[in-house]
Amino acid sequence: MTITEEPATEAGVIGRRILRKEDPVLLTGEAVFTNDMKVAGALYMAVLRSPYAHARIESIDTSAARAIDGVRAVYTGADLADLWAAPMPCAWAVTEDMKNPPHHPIATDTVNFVGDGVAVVLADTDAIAHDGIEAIDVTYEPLDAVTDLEDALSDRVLVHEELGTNTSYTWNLLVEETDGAVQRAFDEAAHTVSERYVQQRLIPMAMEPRAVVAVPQPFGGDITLYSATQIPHVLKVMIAVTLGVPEHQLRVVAPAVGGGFGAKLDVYAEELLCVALARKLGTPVRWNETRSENTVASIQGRGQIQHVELAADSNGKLTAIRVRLTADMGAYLQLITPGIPLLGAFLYAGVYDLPKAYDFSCTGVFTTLTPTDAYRGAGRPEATYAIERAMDALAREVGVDPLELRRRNFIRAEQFPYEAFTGLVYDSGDHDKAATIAADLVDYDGVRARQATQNVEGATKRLGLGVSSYFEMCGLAPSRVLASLNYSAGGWEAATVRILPTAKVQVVTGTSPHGQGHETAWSMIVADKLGIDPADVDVLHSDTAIAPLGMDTYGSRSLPVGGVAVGMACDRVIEKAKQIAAHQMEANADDLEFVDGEFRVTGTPSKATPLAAIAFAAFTAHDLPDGLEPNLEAQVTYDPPNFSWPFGTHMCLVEVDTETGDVDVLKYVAVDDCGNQVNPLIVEGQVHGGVIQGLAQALYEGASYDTDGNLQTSTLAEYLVPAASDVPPLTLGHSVTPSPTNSLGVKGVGEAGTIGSAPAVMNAIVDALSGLGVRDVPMPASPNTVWHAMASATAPSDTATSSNPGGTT
Ligand code: MCN
Repeated sequence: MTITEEPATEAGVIGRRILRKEDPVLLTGEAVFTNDMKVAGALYMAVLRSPYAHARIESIDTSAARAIDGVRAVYTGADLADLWAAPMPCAWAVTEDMKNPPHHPIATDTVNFVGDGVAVVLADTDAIAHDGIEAIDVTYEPLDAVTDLEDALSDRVLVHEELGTNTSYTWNLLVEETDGAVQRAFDEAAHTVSERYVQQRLIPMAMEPRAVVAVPQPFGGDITLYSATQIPHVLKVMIAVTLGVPEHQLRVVAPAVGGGFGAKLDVYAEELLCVALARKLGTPVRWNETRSENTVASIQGRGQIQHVELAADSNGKLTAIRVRLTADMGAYLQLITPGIPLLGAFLYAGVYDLPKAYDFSCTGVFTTLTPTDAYRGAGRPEATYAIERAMDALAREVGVDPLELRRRNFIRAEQFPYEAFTGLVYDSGDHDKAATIAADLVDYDGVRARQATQNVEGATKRLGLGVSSYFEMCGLAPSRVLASLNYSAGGWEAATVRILPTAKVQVVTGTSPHGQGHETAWSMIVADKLGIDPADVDVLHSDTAIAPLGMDTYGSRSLPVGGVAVGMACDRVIEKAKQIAAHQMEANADDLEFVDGEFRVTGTPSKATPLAAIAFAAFTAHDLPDGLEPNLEAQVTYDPPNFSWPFGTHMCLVEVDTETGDVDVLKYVAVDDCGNQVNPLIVEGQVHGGVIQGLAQALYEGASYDTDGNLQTSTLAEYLVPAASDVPPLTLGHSVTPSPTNSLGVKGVGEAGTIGSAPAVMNAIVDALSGLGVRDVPMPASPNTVWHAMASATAPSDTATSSNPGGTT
């Protein structure tokens, strides 16, 4: 991709490719991350972590650690028990009887995963704190680990004995036109497929691991928490509840944050520990996560076994879908762990026109592994994977081309807004168009013709073409709908637009960017609305003292909720400014229009007053209309009427070496539709990052555990994050189908690439090998895995019914 910036002189700012304001400080190393904060007198915290996945703590001897010069304090779980007003929070009780064992920042009796905190050391330096934890002597009584999901379901070994079961909850979504519609559809179907897929656990791996600095004020009890978090606002509320800190005395700041990908959408033990200990001791306390610590002590993503069944008529038109999920919660429920599968529950019919015959059920299960939670896409990549892989299986079963099968089932453009079988309304879409653009970019027919000549018996390089069409459900709102899912937070977002006396603009947003470029995008929205240069806009965020209202950044919500709120606040400011302009120009406000940054009398453009003059007049307040307050400022809290529904089609072309199992991605095409694009350069960056993360799940990444629950991929030497050189050429296309539900016509894009990509890659690999009888390859499709899939394949493609050997967790 060539990075180009269009000239600043063009009319209209929204839609231009403007370089990100955020980047100069990042590229020059000037950005201040949490661990860069200089705080005098801070004590460094290190956490001793359990080497066992499951064990009873028999004794902890801290005397040697205490004796180390420079160690200031050592605490076990028992020492700190009085500091917790409530257990660590889980904000999503998906069912009334969901089992949620109490979880405190430091374990007391039992450890339940490798990495569970057992004791903390506070010392003068980070190195001494780590020497301190090395010197602590813990005696454990090892208990059996349970690492396999199906084994966990059997309750053979209980993770939390007191619960009497490993099942946290079972959540159902049965939608039927008439009783028994699903079963009837399966009984009467001309074609059915029944597939089993494994979503391996993934380690989010943001460039910056987590870091925390808690600074108490010398008098009065105020405390400031700096944290590498995506959610300063939510975190503030949760800390107030968990530690009993008066909320008005707590300030949370997310300084520069080096990526999060969902893993920093959480309330972590170390945040609570630093705040609690800083308050207890009256001294700043800081902690910085090591990379290896990050792999066990920060949440992991995915971790599901999916059974998906499709029923279809003789044309391959879907008549019913049945889904049975088992979701790995890990050892405890973190902030939204149990809700992740629910975020996918509405998307197992993908982009297809399904009658009311849908049966979804998910069981959340405890294991003795690191807790899972949101990872880019959170539930939606998993759902898309299942339906898009199963659609390929159905295409084989029906005997039609996979793209043709999709076209037969797409919700058609003229059906939007489309009320889905779930009752949710998809705002807008044109799946056929996105698929057609993708097919052109990949040269679909040409590739199919090449396959016919290349994939012959004995060929050692087989071509595969994979298709994945997706719907994404983001901008999680309205709050009322979130309530119906038992989610504890709202879906609104706040924005303030303040025109300063010199006509420069300050925006205060409740979103909390950590790589997404909100400063640039929000500046563009304001510049477009007010007719000014984006450089004249400053965007303030991620500090609860400056931006007290907010719901933060996750779920690709920031633009469709927070950015829209910014635009609405601009509209309100313009309305107020218009009254002042009308007063000054002795005109009727209804006769004024706001064009190119000035108020004009409609039809007489020579009679105009620039916004800058109105801003100064509003500031001096010498001559305002009666009853109008001075200054130009508006605050909006926006709760959208609907989710936003981006969509697209991805296609992947691979060549598989049948002798080595090596997969070479020759071409990757992503066609995404996120409505109107505020900044296409940022959109492309988001799609690039997202696609690569999905591709990484398909080909490279996977948290691998031994049967004792030890993470075998705890360093970057074993956990294969693709480097730039591993990334294939990406061809991006897009269509623009504006959302009718918000004033900017936008939809989110931050997760779209991750949602669309993994099934496109895996469908391509299976397509390449289907002539050898391969029906499935588990992720990640390493050469070894692909080779084994070929070796165990038996049936030639044209005689096989679909089946799927699945994989292991
Ligand atoms: N955008 C746009 N036009 C659109 C849609 C989006 O110009 N029609 C721009 C927005 O203005 C914003 C960016 O694209 O600058 C992403 O917007 P949005 O889709 O609203 O997503 P969020 O800002 O809410 O970001 C969250 C999303 C998630 S959930 C994960 S996970 C993720 C992601 O964004 N993690 C990221 N992208 C990431 N990018 C980086 N660099 N680092 C992460 O950790």
